[in-house]
Amino acid sequence: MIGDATGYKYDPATLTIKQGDGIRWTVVSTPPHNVSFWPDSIPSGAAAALQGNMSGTMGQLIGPLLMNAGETYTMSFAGVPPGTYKYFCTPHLAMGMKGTITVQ
Ligand SMILES: [Cu+2]
Repeated sequence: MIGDATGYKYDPATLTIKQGDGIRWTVVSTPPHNVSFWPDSIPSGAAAALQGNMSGTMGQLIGPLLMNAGETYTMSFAGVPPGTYKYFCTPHLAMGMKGTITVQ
């Protein structure tokens, strides 16, 4: 999770993982950042399991705001169907801070 002269982004923005893997995001610069999934951009039937794997949510599929550099957010992709999961940073969506996770 980066915000610098090149913009706001997840690096890498695209990840391919296996069902059951976990991902840990780390704030590098210019927080707050978070991880939020669009309910209509995840595989059908995935929402409940995905939500259950997210800690500290502020709402449906909306991860907590990470306020400090070095803070991390970890979530499991256990029990979610394979497919494409598009996500974004709530504070920086307008700046194009988006990512894609493919679960195999
Ligand atoms: Cu952000």
